[in-house]
Amino acid sequence: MILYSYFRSSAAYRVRIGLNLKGLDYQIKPVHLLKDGGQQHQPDYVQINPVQLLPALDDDGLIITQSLAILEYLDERYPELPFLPKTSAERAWARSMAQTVACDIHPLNNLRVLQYLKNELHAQEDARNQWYRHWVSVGLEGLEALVQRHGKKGHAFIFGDTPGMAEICLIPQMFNARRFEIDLTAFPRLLAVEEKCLELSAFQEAAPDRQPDAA
Ligand SMILES: N[C@@H](CCC(=O)N[C@@H](CS)C(=O)NCC(=O)O)C(=O)O
Repeated sequence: MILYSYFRSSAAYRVRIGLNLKGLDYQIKPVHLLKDGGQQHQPDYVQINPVQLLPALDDDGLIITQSLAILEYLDERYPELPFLPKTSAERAWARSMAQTVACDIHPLNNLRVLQYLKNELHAQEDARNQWYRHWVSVGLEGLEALVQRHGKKGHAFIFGDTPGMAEICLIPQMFNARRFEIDLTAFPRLLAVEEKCLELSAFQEAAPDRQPDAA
């Protein structure tokens, strides 16, 4: 399998964690989001993903885009160590947490949105950072409440003793929050889950600074 990735892309980071948790062999093809005007816009990559965003997975010629779709595909193809918990309610809650990150928090702070704020709306760096921190904090506040409400108490991970879809989305978002120096002290449950995840090699090896294209 080939994963089109950029070390700091949190959506690609999710898929790297997923591939590692499943113990799958894959090769990283770096796509630099800033160099050459953004290599995601170059014809070679547009052929892979016409939406011009990372990640994309090439599984023996089968191309899949969108991190959550890729993760669900991997989970269906390799059902051992499932990404979703056992009961329907828990599966729905896990998806809801993953989508809180992937659909509500992340899109507002994506590179192209930040670039639009800067280049088209002429928002200064302070204003852009304020925007970023605001939407991440609001999103994490909601996520902390969801985890408190639906997470299994007394377990290392949100739905028990193994991490899954919710953690796969949470950890890259926490990385992004730290990068933008967001105060995370109001999110004790998220911090506790993050600490447990980062003890696992699947998460460690997916980290931005461990990637072949890390700057
Ligand atoms: N919903 C998409 C989001 C993909 C996405 O926004 N990727 C970012 C990197 S994390 C990207 O490629 N940004 C390039 C750009 O904004 O031009 C997914 O989950 O895969």
